[in-house]
Amino acid sequence: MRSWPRPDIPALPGHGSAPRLHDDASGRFLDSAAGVEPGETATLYVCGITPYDATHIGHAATYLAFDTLVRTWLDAGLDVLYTQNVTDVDDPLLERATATGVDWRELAASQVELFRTDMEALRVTPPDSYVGVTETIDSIAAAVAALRARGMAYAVPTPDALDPATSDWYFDIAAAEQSTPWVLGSESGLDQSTMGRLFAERGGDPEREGKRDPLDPLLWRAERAGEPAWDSVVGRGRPGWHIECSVIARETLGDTICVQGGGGDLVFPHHEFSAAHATALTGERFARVNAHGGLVAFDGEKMSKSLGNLVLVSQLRAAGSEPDAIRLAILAHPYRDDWEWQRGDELLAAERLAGWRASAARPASDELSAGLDDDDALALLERVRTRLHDDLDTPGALEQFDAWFSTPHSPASTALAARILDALLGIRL
Ligand code: 5CA
Ligand code: ZN
Repeated sequence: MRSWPRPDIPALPGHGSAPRLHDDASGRFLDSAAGVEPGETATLYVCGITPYDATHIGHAATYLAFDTLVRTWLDAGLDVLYTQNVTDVDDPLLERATATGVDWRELAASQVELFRTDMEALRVTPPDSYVGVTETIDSIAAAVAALRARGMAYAVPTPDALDPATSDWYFDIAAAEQSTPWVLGSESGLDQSTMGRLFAERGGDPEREGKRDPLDPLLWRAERAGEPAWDSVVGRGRPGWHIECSVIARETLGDTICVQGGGGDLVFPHHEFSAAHATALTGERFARVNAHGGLVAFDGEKMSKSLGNLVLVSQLRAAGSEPDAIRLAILAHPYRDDWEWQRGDELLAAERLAGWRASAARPASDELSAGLDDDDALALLERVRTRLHDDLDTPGALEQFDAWFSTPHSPASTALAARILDALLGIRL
């Protein structure tokens, strides 16, 4: 589907280097673009929205974290190939559509449009491929059939399926562990009891009768009365959640990618199994780095559609907040931290930005006007690059601007500082 317009990203002198990122699979910091040289292509898959209640500050924080990664890759002279999905058919979306009496397709389309508008306003670099699950049904069904052919998918009796000849399909963890390099926990780095708890909390169905292992995830759901469904090689129905991202990523980016990303709520089961499904079909490791942002809370709980404790980017914008200030409020937090949005955060960020702007607009002395401190802005660039190289330390990078704008500079240096802020952090003076 259509994504959104690309923001202008000013060119900077020289090049930075691809940052090291925390990898949840190994618990170590890894080169985010290992083996990718300048002029070659780094690949990124970030899990997109399930389109309702978009775009809240938690969503925005996740996409801004990976936007920062894209910007640092571009600054390192790399080409970037980036894919994001839209989970435009799934249980929570269908439930919301039913509860509000709206057609699920209309709900999805209107929320994707709102999301695009917010992303454009925040000047987030768009994915090269923006792909809805409903656009990928045939390939997903083919992947389920391929898993079945390899003995890693099995049917579970589904008495409530509309067509008695069809059934739900599940991924066989034990079979995959025997015949592929993947084992349960190797992507998330979590222990068995944590995985068991999270599976039940995050959309899994450990109690489903007929499964070989309570944690085996759903690959394909047979059609039920009143639910959307498509004819396919594995019967009429619709895709499970993890296989969708696995297939969309491989179709657009290849079998092994540099970084798989999303919010911290996706570490398990979603990214564990989307990687497992990919490895089961290719025999290769799916992503070299598994990177996740922290979760944003509001009023004491994770900001989530199910709880309804949401602060929407569009609400803040409608109330007069500038997108640059919203960006600054979010990027002031380390991307891996869990943090809580406080009412008025956008106003504090707007004050900070206003301080920088006032400093940039102040007339420089004659000596400075002659351009004698240009080296200073190059040193600022070096410091900002160093901070971002260190696991995307955006708060550390922003502090460099606090210090820099606290003293006067020549117009040329100020112009370069503004370009650095714009190119690497997406904030305009
Ligand atoms: N469609 C799936 C991924 S395939 C999904 O999780 N959709 S979502 O709309 O719930 O979330 C979209 C993205 O925002 C995901 O990467 C998710 O991890 C992230 N996210 C959701 N809630 C928060 C939050 N409170 N804080 C930070 N990130 C969040
Ligand atoms: Zn996903």
